[in-house]
Amino acid sequence: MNERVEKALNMQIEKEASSSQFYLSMASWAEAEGFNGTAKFLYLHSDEERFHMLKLVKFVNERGGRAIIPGLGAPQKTFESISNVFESLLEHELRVTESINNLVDICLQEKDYTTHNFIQWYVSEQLEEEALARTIVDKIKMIGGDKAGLYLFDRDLENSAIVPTPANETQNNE
Ligand code: OFO
Repeated sequence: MNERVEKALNMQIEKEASSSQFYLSMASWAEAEGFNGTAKFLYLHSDEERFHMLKLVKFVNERGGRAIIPGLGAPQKTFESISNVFESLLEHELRVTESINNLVDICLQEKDYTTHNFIQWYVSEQLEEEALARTIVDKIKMIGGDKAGLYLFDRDLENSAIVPTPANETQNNE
């Protein structure tokens, strides 16, 4: 496997792993604060990121490269508010998108069209994740500081279809 592509893929593995940890930390905070719907959403999102990481690990190893499982720093433990959680999540996703785009660039520069093809799955996944995060941030902005509104938002998040794509469903689309 092309060395530069392998290095970039390993960096992406690290990003997906730390996204998973970051969302897990958000989920745990939300659960402890009594926002069970938000916690459920974030636990699922954390699983989803782990799946993104695993998909990369397998791809690198299957193509003759060597996937490196990274050590991770402790994620942020506390958050100011639910709004702060989802704004951080959106910011984080924007950084992930940047990194995926960078990966696409490297694949093209190195003429690695197989990896380029593989990475397209992440490109469309990022589109969905960014859109979802933006929808949620907009909803929270509309609610403002209204406690009843926040309660309903949390309940809706628990029951609604606004959940990350379950990993097994994504797996079937491979
Ligand atoms: Fe949400 O980031 Fe993975 O790809």
